[in-house]
Amino acid sequence: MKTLTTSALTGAGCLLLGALALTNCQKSALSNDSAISADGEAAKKVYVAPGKHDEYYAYLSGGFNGQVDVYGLPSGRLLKVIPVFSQNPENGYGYNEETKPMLQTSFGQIPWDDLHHPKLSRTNGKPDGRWLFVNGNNTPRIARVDLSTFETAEIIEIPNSAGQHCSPYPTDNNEYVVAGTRFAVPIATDGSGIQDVPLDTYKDKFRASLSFIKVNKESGEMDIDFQILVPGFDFDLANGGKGPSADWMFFTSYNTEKAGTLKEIGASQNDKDYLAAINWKKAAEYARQGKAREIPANYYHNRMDEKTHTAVSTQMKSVRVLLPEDCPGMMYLIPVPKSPHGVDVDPTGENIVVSGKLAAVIPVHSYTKMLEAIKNKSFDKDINGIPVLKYESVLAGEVQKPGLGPLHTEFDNKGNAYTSMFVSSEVVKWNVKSREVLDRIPVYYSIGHLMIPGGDTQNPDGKYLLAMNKITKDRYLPTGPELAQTAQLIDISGDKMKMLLDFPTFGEPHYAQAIKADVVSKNSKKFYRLDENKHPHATTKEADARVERKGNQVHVYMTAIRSHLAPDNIEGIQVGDEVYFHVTNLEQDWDVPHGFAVMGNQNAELLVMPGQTRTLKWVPTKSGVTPFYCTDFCSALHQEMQGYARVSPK
Ligand code: CUK
Ligand code: CUA
Repeated sequence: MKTLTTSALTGAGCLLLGALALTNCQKSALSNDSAISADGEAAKKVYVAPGKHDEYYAYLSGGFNGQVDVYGLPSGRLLKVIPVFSQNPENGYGYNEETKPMLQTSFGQIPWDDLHHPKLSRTNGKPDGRWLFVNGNNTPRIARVDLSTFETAEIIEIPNSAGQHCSPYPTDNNEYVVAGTRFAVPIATDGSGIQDVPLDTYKDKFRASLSFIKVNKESGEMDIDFQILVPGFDFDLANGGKGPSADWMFFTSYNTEKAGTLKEIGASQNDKDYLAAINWKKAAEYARQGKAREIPANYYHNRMDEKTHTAVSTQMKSVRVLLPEDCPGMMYLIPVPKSPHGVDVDPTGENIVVSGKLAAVIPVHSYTKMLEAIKNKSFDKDINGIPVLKYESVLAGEVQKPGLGPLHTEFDNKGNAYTSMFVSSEVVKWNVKSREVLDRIPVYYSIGHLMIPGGDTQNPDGKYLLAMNKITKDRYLPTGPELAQTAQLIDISGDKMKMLLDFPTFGEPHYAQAIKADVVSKNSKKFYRLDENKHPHATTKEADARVERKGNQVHVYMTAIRSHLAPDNIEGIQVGDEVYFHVTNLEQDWDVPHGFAVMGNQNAELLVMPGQTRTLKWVPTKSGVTPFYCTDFCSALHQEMQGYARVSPK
């Protein structure tokens, strides 16, 4: 390891560890170059021959690109980019009339977000390959991606929230997807949203919200069941219990030393922060029993209608809230080293691992001991009515000298844990029972999350680990001031970890999920059925293609099939008209989309899937003859899929 500088390790992504200087440990951690098996053996392990399929789908969050990027593992080949919170000119998502409502929020249509955490839906604690839940960090939202189409099916805005980081964590049977706010904010109880109050009223007025979102078993549709409003906390990350602890959800919180003035925010003076343990079954019971107060709230629920393939945006008017002080036995606080980041529960559901970014040890808390401590009322004190358990009474033990800057932990199928070390740029393997460090491998550089397929569930695979690194530096050819973030695939099947592969990623992957390919591929849709197309502007026969004027609106009912568009010569449009091209793709075959673009159009293009209808709005600003054409090379006569629109002055 040669040229790594302090600046390489500071100011990365979501973590403000800039204050930490590079230490000597850094060097020793990185000197272990022998762990990289850049040899034929590694190449063989990641080589997927032409025409062969990968073993896993991996869904990497795109971070600040607002997308989910799908890769095959072990090859690291990019399979698809799924736009979720961000407009995508490539396929018109967020530009066409059908998908624009997906981006509706109480702030207006927001064309971007910061997407951190993908989580697969589960059945009995096992990823079932049906949906992928993701969070929008900036304008608080949770989305559901349908894995039969790899398209965003639903986005729900989260009211009473700011910095929706602590999400979306599903319970073992998708009873709930849980979403927590990062910033406590002054929440108005009259539906007016976040209040305008003096910033030094933090102590009295600011509350963080933890949202419990119900998921419909058949349709996957989401609905906020209730929120818990917690005073004086900032939540960071969460994870659900499993098996015996499946009724609990654990959240890390920080900045708990806030004494009421802003000056103290960000100062990590306390020796300890807290892990919040919430019994969600009990919370749901309290909500059912009428303990939840309904307060006005203004947020949007957007979902793709399955028949019309058009997003329907509904403004919601209220939300039910629970206050921990009204609900004894629902919430407890467990001390953890200061400034915690990730919390991860091992496959048995017994061990709760908390990573403190600034901590010298990794504490492992015991679920059994937690229950005992609660039963024996082994409380230290309470904070705003929430009991604080004694650190020692819940602690199973600590991993000593793990490395620097522990962030996230995942598990294999042999009782081992793997923790990412941001500051010392390494993955550290340790045994969950003995808490002994077994192995370490350097990663390049400054790892954030790591991911083992199933490594956050009851059934992890023990083959691969994916490291997602914040800083790339000298790993790839220089590409100007910015380099793509890097993912690194590590073989964890043996005693020693082995580096297999580097591959560049999009945006900034925070977390990822992976699943055996066949679980998803067997349900993958090949095309939409034309006879099921209930879009109000669908044209399912070419003979019905036409142009209709309604006032200053011009509706073009267009069909696309290899190799022509109908109608292809359109007259009668005037400058300033609102022209809607409703393009129906008549193909009934896999992988034959048609594109549609108009010169001078303000709204990107359309990419219309077989059997689907998509609408492009165009307001012509100039008179003249305007060509349009199919953008996707669809057949030998693709260049012939074109036409003209004549625009006359008003
Ligand atoms: S976070 Cu980015 S490395 Cu948003 Cu889960 Cu930890
Ligand atoms: Cu249709 Cu090219």
